[in-house]
Amino acid sequence: MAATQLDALIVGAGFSGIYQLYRLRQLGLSTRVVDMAGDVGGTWYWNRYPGAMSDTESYLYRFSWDEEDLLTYPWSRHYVKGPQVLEYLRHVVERHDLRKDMQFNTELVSADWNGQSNHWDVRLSTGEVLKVRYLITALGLLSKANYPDIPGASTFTGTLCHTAAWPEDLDLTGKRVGVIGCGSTGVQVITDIASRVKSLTCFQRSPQYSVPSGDRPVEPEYRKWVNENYDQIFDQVRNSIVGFGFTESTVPFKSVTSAEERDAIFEELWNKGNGFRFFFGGFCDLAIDREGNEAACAFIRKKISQIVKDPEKARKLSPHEYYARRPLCDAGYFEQFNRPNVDIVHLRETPIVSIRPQGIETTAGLVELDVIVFATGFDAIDGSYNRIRIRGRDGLTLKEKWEPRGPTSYLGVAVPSFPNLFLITGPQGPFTNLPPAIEAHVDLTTRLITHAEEVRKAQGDDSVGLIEALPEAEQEWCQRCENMAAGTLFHESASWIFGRNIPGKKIALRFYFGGLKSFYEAVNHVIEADYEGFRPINQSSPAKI
Ligand code: NA7
Repeated sequence: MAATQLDALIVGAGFSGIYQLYRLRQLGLSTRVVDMAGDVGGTWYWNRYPGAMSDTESYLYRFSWDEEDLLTYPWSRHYVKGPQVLEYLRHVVERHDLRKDMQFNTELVSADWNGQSNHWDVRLSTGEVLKVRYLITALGLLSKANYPDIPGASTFTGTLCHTAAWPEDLDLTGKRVGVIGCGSTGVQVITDIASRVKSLTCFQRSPQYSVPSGDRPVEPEYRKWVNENYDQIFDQVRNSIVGFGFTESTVPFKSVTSAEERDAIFEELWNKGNGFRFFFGGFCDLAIDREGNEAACAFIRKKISQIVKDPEKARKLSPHEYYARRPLCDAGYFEQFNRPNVDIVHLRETPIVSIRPQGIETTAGLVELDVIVFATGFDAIDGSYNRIRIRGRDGLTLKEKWEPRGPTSYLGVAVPSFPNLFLITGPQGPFTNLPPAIEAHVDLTTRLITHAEEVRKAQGDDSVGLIEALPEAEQEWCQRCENMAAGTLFHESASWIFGRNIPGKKIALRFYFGGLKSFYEAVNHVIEADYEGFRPINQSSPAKI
């Protein structure tokens, strides 16, 4: 079969792929998006579990670049639920007529850099072969589900599912349900289903610090305020650290010396809601100041003991590690444990022995179940890349390149020896609210491609105009990421942020913790300094090393 020639291929039809297609269309490039899913949505296509919700304020969990749409698109609550996010993304795709360049139920099988023609040779699961100049991965941070290896799982006679592959027709009403895992996802599922299932048993390995989300209906006055202030709102987001729409605190914990005053700050944050606001909105150093972090922990533990009436359940639900995972919030998680049909099993005290045909057996005995839900998270970031073969200029695949030291990049978007490959939210990109981080990456990628096209066209030579990060730039960026993360307690938590949630996975820094403002500054510097850190664009790519 003859290869189809395209300027660009984008892999993934979530927030990243949609916006990247929109931008490349503006450049007049022939571009196609492929996605293994049946429709647009990315992470929201797959994660259709009950209670799925973004925990960013609704007015910020969207694209900033279509002003008319920002002003007119309806949202009725402070947080958007999964189905509404999907609806929104479909709406954007229709509004900008993007669907005609999208192909679903199609996987990227392999991409090999062809140094003779300076193209990516791509194979799709449909059997089609493509030749593309630019390859853009918009795979999402969390797309490879983590299925824990629990003996006997295949013997279970009820329904067993993962939250990231939720069966559409699964009705939990009146069922005996067991949920394994209580990260962001587990907390949302548990809160949503507790009132309608016959029994709910939560199998928890690490208790979580979670604060109220503060979700409520949006008053017309509030919407009016947002609409009248969009310019300032997005300006603030791009000049913030985490991009959640609130101003991060500059107050060091120890500068507030009275315990009452500190608690009053925590109380106000608790009442306002949102996990990121709780973590970054009251004090500037909860991620590094152990005493401050412990004070926040003690405050949340006190809340748990006040909310959960049964002291034994409250004890099991109370975390004692540092508060240093992705900050969670919920719509009444701890309250659910006051229902007589909801129980908690602390797996550090009574571990799972096996899954049996009738349910889950721990060292405390068998819990009989109709449905087992794995809310066990993801093989994050590089996990998404490990299942496709992307082979660069020097013959190594991305997986092989990342194996020895963990996943690295320049600015989160480019990898040395992988010319004209762009990673949207690749490793060592900013750790923030995702839509603004995605926009930052797509804008950077578009800028780089624009530059490459200009040079190529000006010289009428396909062997130039290649964008490739230099190894020393990647090293410097890694070092910068390390410096930003140095001393943070996030290093010490066993979460997916460093890859500690997957047995055997390389433990490495997978994010840039410098925040959005600093990321934008770094990008602007690179562009102003004539694309510093990238191989000179009017030189052709070196041959295979
Ligand atoms: P997370 O945050 O990685 O949470 C996964 C949960 O599953 C967590 O509580 C894990 O416990 C638990 N887990 C994982 N493996 C096991 C085994 N084998 N046995 C028992 N419990 C297990 O994933 P989420 O989907 O909740 O959230 C991911 C991100 O999605 C979130 O941060 C948001 O950005 C959106 P552990 O804590 O490892 O002890």
